[in-house]
Amino acid sequence: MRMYIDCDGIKLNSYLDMPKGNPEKCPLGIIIHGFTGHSEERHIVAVQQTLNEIGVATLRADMYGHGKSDGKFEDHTLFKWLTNILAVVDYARKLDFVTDIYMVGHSQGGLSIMLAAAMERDIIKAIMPLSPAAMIPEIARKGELLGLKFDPEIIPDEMEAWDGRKLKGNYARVAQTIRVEDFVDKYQKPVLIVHGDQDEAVPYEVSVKFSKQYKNCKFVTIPGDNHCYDYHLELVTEAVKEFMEELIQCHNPYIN
Ligand code: FER
Repeated sequence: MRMYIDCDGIKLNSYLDMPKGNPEKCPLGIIIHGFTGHSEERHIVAVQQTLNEIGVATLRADMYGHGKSDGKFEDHTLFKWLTNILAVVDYARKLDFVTDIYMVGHSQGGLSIMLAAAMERDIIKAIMPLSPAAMIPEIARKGELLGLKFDPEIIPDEMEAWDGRKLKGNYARVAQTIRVEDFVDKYQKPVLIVHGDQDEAVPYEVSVKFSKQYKNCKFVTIPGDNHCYDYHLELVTEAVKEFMEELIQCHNPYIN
């Protein structure tokens, strides 16, 4: 089902998909796309379908300035995405069928759920950052965003993303303030990080590092794969399935 979730007057285009058999109650996985991405990308839909197959409902939401949501791409920042995710979680908590809430995010969406889950550590049962772009704050502080170099103390008013779209300097100003490590320390529930070792957009080593810092993290390498899993998407969905099935069984001893 497609609908809008309101975030302070900004409409977030979202898709709620129920698992087969329409159970009366079930867990829900929130799924967040990456920078320049949207909820209908192949790898996002694959995760949605996998969760639905194992009895988990999904809520995919296009973030500010992305997909069919309100806001201009050039005006988006990590703070806006975090506010969006908080609104999506509030929405999910009001759905009567929802038992436990989980989060999946790809790339910048992966970073965003790492940050949001730390803020909502009492609510979010586990997270799955996929190729998370967790180095963004650090490279913003170094003045290296989008492969462009700038003086981190004199932030350009505008940068160009790889697809030619403009991005305003506020993106960098916001990103520079975020200490990812503090959020990683705060979230002590189960984490699954998945990353292709030939990722051209987000270095694989970033996930190696953060998977060691998380208190309770499983790390799955996808050998030979790139940022959007063009070669082994089935290994990504298999990792998600295995991780989630174990968690669901822990919470519900009566499931087959
Ligand atoms: C960057 C590298 C990666 C960057 C963003 C990303 C804004 C995000 C990638 C994604 O979400 O797919 O330098 O700067």
